[in-house]
Amino acid sequence: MTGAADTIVAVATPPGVGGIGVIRLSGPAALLIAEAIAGPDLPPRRAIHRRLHDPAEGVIDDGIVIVFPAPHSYTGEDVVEIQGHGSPVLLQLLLDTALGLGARMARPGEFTERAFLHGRMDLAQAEAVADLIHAQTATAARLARSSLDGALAQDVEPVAREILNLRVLIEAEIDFGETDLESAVAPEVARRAQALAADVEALLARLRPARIYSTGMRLALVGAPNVGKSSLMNRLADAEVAIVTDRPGTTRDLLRANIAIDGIPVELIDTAGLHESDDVVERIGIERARRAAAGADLVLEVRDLTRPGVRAELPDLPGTPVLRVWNKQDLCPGSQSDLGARSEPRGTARAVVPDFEAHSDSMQRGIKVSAVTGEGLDALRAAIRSEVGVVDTGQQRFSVRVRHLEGLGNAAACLLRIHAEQSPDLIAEDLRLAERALDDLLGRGDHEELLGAIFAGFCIGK
Ligand SMILES: Nc1nc2c(ncn2[C@@H]2O[C@H](COP(=O)(O)OP(=O)(O)OP(=O)(O)O)[C@@H](O)[C@H]2O)c(=O)[nH]1
Ligand SMILES: [Mg+2]
Repeated sequence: MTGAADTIVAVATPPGVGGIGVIRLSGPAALLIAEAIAGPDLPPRRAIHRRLHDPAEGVIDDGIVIVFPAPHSYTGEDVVEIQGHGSPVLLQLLLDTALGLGARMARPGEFTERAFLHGRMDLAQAEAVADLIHAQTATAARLARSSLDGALAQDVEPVAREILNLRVLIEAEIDFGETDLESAVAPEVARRAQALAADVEALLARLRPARIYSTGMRLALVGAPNVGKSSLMNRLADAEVAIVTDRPGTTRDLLRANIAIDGIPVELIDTAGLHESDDVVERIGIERARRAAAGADLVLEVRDLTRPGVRAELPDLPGTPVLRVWNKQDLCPGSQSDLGARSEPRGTARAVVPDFEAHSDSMQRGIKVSAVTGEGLDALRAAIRSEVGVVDTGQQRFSVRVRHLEGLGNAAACLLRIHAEQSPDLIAEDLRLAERALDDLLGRGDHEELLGAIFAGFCIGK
């Protein structure tokens, strides 16, 4: 890392006008710069009211100054927070003053990067800071918060300890053993490595679905005209997002709404009804609908229970799950909502138009809902959740990044390679690699490139 001895500065509050605005300094000259702005004798860890000056130009504002001396600060360095009035102009003046006094602009995430470099948090915790700031739902925020409390490290630590135990066993033999004899400990080490690999795989299986809480999912509502796609969108969003009329072809363009389904951030996309059309505007809308379906993580194929024979020809959707939803259940009181509905197998979206027999079979498979009364909506939400692999939302403990899954996957792969017949040297090497994968995960050791990539995703001032 370059420039750890610099003093960095940034506006820590969001852009725009606000009640207060905060600029934050961190580094060896933070206190000196703050005293040049706010006057001498700033007490540690106390909010103090001062006039804020540009030494050359005079008073800029008045505000609260708080000094957090190293090492008990967010970054582990001397940190000063200056709270002025929340005017972008005043904050820029304060920022320019600090820059003129020798600070430099912080890069995105640099405060948190310094916190990590000074051992204030591990890498997964540093990432959790960004995940917490960017959380789109309360569940995502809860998961990021417990990551910030070190929940990932708690799960990884026992694995790392067992790897270390195994390394001690095998390396002691390499150092002191009779190399021409058969290894005495290899069978035990191999057995324990396999058991550990199984534990890591189980941990991975538990973590994978939690990705969705940070990435969110894109859900496209597609189907023939007038089946109730827009009505369903409005019902799921609990708002009048889309125009609904009894005229087919009401929706012409894509409409989006961001909602949460059981804590999962979901971008809902309503689309124009798919059908053959000569109207040039409609055709563009239909083309957009097809593209939205292709770009979605899950497609809801909306059908109309009162017109079961009407179905739209969906585009080819290789790899995209399609969940069939039978709408207007309120008009067909005899049929029941189906909790056990399953999506069609991937890549089979372009089915032939069914005859009546096959057709009643397909009705069995769908979920029956009413966009008007709301019945079946809970079952639909549950099906959407299970479609992305989240069964029990309470089970997830922390936010998960692809990097974490890869790290654990690499460790498991190294452990799985270990066999009793291998030479102790090879076993030791795989254990070292597994250990290295976990070190990378928590950011132990030297990872300049990795750090650059991670902290670039932060906002400036954090
Ligand atoms: N009774 C009943 N009517 C519904 C239901 N869902 C939609 N409708 C009605 O069906 C008609 C069409 O609804 P829309 O939501 O506009 O249908 P759409 O699929 O978006 O139609 P296009 O935008 O034209 O493709 C409207 O008159 C709605 O009031 C439902 O669950 N029950
Ligand atoms: Mg519509």
